[in-house]
Amino acid sequence: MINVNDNSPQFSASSYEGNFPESTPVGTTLLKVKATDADDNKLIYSLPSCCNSATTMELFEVNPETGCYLTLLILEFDSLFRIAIF
Ligand SMILES: [Ca+2]
Repeated sequence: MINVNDNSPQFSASSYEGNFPESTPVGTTLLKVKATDADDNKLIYSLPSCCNSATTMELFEVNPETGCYLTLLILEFDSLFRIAIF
């Protein structure tokens, strides 16, 4: 038996920031996060558990395969958000 998962995924940055005008259309890709895994495991991206509030879940969606964060609602004010990687 070979251990094929010796390494945790590493993100390309410790945090990502975005700043978007209020007219940002629904479905816009706000930013893309990127992680790599030395074992070449399949990576699944999700919102961090600290961000799984109803509000956050309404506003953003992350594509589990690509790591792209998308808007689900039109942002109602100029928005700055920051995603920290834990
Ligand atoms: Ca791994």
